[in-house]
Amino acid sequence: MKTQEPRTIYLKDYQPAPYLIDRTELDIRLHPSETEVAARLAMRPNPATKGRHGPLVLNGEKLRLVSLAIDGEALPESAYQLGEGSLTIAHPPGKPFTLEVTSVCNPEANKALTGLYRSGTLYCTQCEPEGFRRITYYLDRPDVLAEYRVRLEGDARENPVLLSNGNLVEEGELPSGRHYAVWDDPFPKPSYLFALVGGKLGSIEDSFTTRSGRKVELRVYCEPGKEDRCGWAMESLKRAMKWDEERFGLEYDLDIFIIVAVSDFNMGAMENKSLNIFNDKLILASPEMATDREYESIEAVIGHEYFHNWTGNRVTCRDWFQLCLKEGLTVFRDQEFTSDLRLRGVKRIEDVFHLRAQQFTEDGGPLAHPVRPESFIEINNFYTRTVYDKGAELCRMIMTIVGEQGFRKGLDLYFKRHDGTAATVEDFVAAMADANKADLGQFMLWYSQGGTPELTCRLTHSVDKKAAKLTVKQALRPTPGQPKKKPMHIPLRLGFLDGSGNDVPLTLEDGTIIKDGVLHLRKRSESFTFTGLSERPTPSLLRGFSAPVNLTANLSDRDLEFLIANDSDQFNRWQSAQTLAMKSLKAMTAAIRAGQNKRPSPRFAKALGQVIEDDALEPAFRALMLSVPSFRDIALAIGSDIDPEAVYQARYRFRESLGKVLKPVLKEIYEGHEITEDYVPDAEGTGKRALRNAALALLSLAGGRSAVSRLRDHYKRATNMTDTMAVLEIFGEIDAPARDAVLNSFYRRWKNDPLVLDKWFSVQVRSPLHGTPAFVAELTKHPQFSIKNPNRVRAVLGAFAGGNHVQFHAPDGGGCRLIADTVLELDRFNSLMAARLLGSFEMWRMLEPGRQEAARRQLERIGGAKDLSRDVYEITAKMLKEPEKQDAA
Ligand code: B3K
Ligand code: ZN
Repeated sequence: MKTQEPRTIYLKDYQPAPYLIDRTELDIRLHPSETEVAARLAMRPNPATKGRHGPLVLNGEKLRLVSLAIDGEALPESAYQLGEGSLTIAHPPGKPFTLEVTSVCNPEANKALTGLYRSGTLYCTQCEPEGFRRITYYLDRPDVLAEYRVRLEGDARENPVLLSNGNLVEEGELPSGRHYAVWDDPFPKPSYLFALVGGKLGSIEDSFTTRSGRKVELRVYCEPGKEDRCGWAMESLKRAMKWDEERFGLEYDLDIFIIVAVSDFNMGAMENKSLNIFNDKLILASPEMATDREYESIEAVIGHEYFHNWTGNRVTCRDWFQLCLKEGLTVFRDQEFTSDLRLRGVKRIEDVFHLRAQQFTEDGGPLAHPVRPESFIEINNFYTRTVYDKGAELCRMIMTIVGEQGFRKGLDLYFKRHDGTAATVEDFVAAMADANKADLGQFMLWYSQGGTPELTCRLTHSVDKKAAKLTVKQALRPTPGQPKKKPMHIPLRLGFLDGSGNDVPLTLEDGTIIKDGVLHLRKRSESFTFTGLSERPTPSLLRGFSAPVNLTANLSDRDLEFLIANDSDQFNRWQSAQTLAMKSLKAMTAAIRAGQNKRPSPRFAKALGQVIEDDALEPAFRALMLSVPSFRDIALAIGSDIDPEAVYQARYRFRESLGKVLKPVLKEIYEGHEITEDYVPDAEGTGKRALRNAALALLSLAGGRSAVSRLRDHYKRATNMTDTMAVLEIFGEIDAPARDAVLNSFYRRWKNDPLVLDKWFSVQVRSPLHGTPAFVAELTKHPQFSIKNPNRVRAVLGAFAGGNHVQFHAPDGGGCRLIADTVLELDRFNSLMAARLLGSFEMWRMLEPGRQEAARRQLERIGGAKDLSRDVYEITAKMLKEPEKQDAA
């Protein structure tokens, strides 16, 4: 690679900050291109560094320094040095002092969307992880916590709303049509939690009374005119506040909580103290324009950001290596929130489905890293599925080990010990261990070893001894930088079913009864003998997906069918169907590549049929039973030499055949589940629509005379976006002329609504039939396409690269070239988005040689480009690095 290698930062090199900031006062004059920020910082040498303080090095990027003074005295130029990204003061006082620094930044020119930037005419900020240094010179690191007082000044007509963290303490008019507002945040916070917003905004208001009786004012701001789409967000916020009090005893701590929706945002949302800023995609919803899935995401993300107030804000991270401390824990909390509000079993299946498709792919590819990485070049590259979702799985495993009450005790102790400070993963795990007198020493390996463990279980039964022996082996393959791994502490939840499908007690040889159904695995290989079993039981292993591992077990097709029909664990009923389906899908993919045709076994469809016609089961669960392993799941299971077209064909034919075999029951479901009542995006309504639309999809794939007219009819009768999108998605997979008319009618209706237009873009580019590279390239010339708007880039290029493997990896290399072109273009102004898009190459080494070569050419082209950002440099280098040898255990 041509670019000079940027600096790598290591966890082992962590040093406390030589100086601390106790109080930060900012005076900010908003101006499109010349925003002036006067900072007054109460600083002192950090006692933790024991007298060896040395120079004061402040971070600062894309700033123009105007003035600099210490304790009221301007500093001569000889006393400081401006470097690339830093301002160094050689000899600051050895005692507390006040640093005053004034600088200017240019929000309008900021297309990276970190620091202070403009979304339309709105001023807004994104500081995590290192954006604050683009607003003022500062110790921009999470272990420097200060109280903030912020005075914002702007044009009264253009920026009637002026917001920052904390409570509003003063506001007033100024000469020449300007005005100001002063916000005070008494809770010490690191700079990444700072936020400001200025502009013309509409809003809705409400309030929440905490359990100790304090009334909190709640506001949701959005683009004027869209207030009627903010109701669900507000309701979700109130549900989140109540749930955190009830489940974790955590109360909100200020008098006001604000959410602002903006349309140019690099990610989903941000938990700034009391002033959450959201991508408007995760706020605005009405039945006509948002799907059930989006309603559920809004609820979950509002919860997630709100829950950060304790897990992230009150207790923050010592350094960015500890990111999972706040993200894994907060994802775990938001998953629990959804599970408590909706259907726990269904939520678990959905989360695992997502984890396996996304995180397992990451864990098995060139970007694999431990939940707590040990080094990075650009921290923005580590806001990953591993840190977030596997991080959440680690919290879930701790809860499995110490129990739900024990987990609560551990969290209480964690807050008691660390409130108002910056903590580490060790602090969190120690609180869990200490509160429960548990040994989590070996468990810590989950934080430092990357990769997905392989668990192999073998059950043998002896009629004579009336005993069953379970042998379990664990192995962890090498991942980048980690050739050898140690065995981990894996909680394996299991159950045994007798011949009638009932659970039988788990009694070990020594008489111990495993009441919670959890075995604690700690060795590479170990076995457990269970007694009192005159017949061979059917084992239900890894119930609830008690650990993020790949499981292989000596279960026959009959065992799996038995579990589908009888398991008391909802997750394993679903998993058994997935396992059986996967077996067929692998065989079908191999057959297609060999030029043969293989049909799935009708026994599977029969087993499934019995579940989906069981009206006693929740519709949402029945819908999930109809879901087939994802493209990524199948690719991962095959492992190498993948032809995406063959995988796609196998998946298509599998579903087509399911549709044909199950036609009568699917028709019955479709016809019997129409909802005539008003739209409600709750678990029940969502589940019913999901089941009906899943039936519709399989019936459409099965074809037949009425298939297309049924689809057209569904589209015409749809009264909500969930049903509308179901039709559009299905049209992406079948070759029907009616598709154009439906897409055009959708476009005409929604062309002026950016969030809905995004759906029109992405549904087309995800289509393996129609979303060819040439078509996608054409769409990027659409007058409503903009490379500067992250949502649009994700809807077109992100959806193509991440959701259309057939065309992204088209054999002629056109798909990879298009994405590489876009990565290079994006990297000139928004490196974060560029690196994210580049990540979609992560499966390239698993492909068949021709497609691998096409991907390699583009990765090497990116690697050879001049002036790459740190973000893109780091991802490209990892993608191209030769994988670790696969010889270790
Ligand atoms: N903490 C933010 C993510 C910031 C991402 C910076 N690239 C949102 C969240 O996870 O809650
Ligand atoms: Zn988060």
